[in-house]
Parts: sequence; C-alpha cells; structure tokens
Amino acid sequence: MSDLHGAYAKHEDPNTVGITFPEHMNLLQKAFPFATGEFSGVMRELMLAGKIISSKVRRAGLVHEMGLTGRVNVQGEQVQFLDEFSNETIVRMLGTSGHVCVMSSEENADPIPVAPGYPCGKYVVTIDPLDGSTNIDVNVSTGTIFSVHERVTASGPGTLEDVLQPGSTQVAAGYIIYGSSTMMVYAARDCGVYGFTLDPTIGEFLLSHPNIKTPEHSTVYSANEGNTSSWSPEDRELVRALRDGEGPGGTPLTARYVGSLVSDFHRNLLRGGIYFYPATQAKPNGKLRLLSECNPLAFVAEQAGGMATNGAERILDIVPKELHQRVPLYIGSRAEVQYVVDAFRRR
Ligand code: AHM
Ligand code: MG
Repeated sequence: MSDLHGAYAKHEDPNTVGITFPEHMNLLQKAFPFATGEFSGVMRELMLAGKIISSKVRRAGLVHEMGLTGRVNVQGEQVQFLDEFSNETIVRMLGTSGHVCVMSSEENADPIPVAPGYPCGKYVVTIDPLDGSTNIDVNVSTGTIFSVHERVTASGPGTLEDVLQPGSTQVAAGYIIYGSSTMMVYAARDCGVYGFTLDPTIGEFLLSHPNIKTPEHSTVYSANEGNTSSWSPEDRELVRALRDGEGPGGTPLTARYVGSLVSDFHRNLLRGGIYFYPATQAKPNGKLRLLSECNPLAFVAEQAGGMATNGAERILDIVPKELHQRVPLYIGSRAEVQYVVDAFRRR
C-alpha cells in the first residue's frame, strides 16, 4: 500500500515548491485568518483572467490581435487591442464573482460596478490590466498589476471612497508577468511574497518562488535616461552617483530598462535593483499611477524587504485624492531607496 500519509506530510508547508495555488492557500489559511475563502476567490478569478490573457498575448502575432483600437483612454494614451481585451476579461471575471463590491482600472475614468444582477462582496480591486502594452507589438514582456483592499463602506455597491484608500491598507497586491514564462507574484499582508509559474502543459500556476526576499543592495538601476534633460538637477545627480559607484553599495550599478514597469520591477525584485520614474518637466508628478501601479508594487517591495518612496513620502502612506493620480516613484532594494530618501531630505 502506498504511504499516503507521507505524501500529505510533505505538503504541510505553504512554501513547498510545486504545490498549486489552492493548496498553498489552504496551508496559509491555517496560520492566517485573513486568508478566507472569499480572498482565495478573488485570487482565483485574477489567475484565471491571467491565464486567458497569457494565452492571448502568446498568440497575438498569429491571430492579428496586436496594434491600436483607435481609441484613447482616460490617461490620454492610445488603447491597444490587448489592453482592452485584458481589461474586459478581468472586469468580467471579478465583476461576476460575488467577491468584489467595486473595481477600478487604468483604462476606465470612473470606478467600475459589479455586473448587473450579481452580488457585492467585501473586496475592492484596482488593476493595470496590461502594463507596458506599448511593448506588445515587439514581443517584450508585459504584465497585469493588481491591488486588493477591503471595502470601507458598509454594504451595497462599492463607491469611490472604497477605491481611494492608501496603499498601507492593501490586504494583498501583485502582478502576473507575461515573460519567457507566465508568473504570478503576490504579497499578502504579513504573509510574505510568493511567485507561481504557469505550467502551460497542465494550465495551473505552481509555486516556484517561495517566500521571496529582495537583496538589500542593488546591482541594477532602471530609469528612462532619455528623459535626463527634463529631470531635476537633483535627480540627475542621484542617478549619476548610483551609476558611478557613489551609492551605499560603493560599486557602480549597471543599467537595465525594459520600459514595462512590471518587467523592470520583477527583475530588480529577484536580483536587487532600483527603479526610478521621477518628475519630469512635462510630467511634474511623474508618469506612473499611484493606485494601479505604484501602490501594489510598493506593497510587494516592502513585503519582500525593499522600499518605495516618491522622494518625500513612503508610497504606501500617500492618501489618494483622485483615481488616476500620478506620483514620482523610486522603488526597489532597501539600501538604494533609503539613499534616495536621505538625498531628498538634504534638498
Ligand atoms: P502603461 O501602463 O500605459 O503601459 O504605462 C506605464 C509604463 C510602465 O510600464 C513603464 O515603466 C513606463 O510606462 C515607461 O515609460 P517611458 O516610456 O516614459 O519610459
Ligand atoms: Mg502601467
């Protein structure tokens, strides 16, 4: 007779490489009461949407689904077919799940209600459905970013108030990256950061990166240096000093910039690095969105031992005033982000 007990015993640790997301969640639930069935339900819908988007992204060149829709979104950016597809897929999955009361997306001007006739749950989800979408047509990695809060209103349909919460109150956040493999990285409050890789042969995300900790020091800096002339002299000096080995590590950093925030962030999370998108003359608040990009990645960074700031303030402490608010972002390994914070204090 086979030793089934042995097989179960191996799977008592949520960090066991190769387990599925439901197995991991079941094991976490024993230790963390936050990990309710409803939260798992939100994550399940996000991962299903991620699988559908991943399959579409991987075949986009074959089925002529790249390029522009001809529409411009609320940010004034050209909407790509895959932006729209990703947005509609996630909104449909979550909006019919019964687990959320309202959503918001980089692609929509206003909060998005649940689907008509469907019940409202206790969670609020904000998404950047396909970050880095200008890279789709040239076969460079993109990603879906998500942020999960509990609602602050008591019941019924969620409102703008539910969406406009600071990043510090997120219960979970993360991203799905469509790269050389498809990976879902998520952080849950006080639980750590976990990476699951999609095994396309079975259509499941399996735990591949348990308990991710980001290196304390950076080896890489990531910034669009094409913008150097429109940065402040102080930001120019910061990048120069880090590049030339005058930062806290005392060794020069090498440059890596994909132009997909998710991809740059993911590499830096695993290898150690700092990503900058500072204020520019044309964009005095930077380019990146607080709710759909900066907050979720700041949450992941902090849970992994890193930091995120707009220079003057911890990203997660910023109280949002509007849905599509932008902020300068400096995010990544603790030593270099602290170096940025200290430099800002001296300004
Ligand atoms: P998007 O969400 O519309 O794709 O825009 C955000 C992207 C980030 O992924 C990326 O880091 C940044 O914009 C790149 O901006 P730039 O081209 O100015 O360097
Ligand atoms: Mg984006």
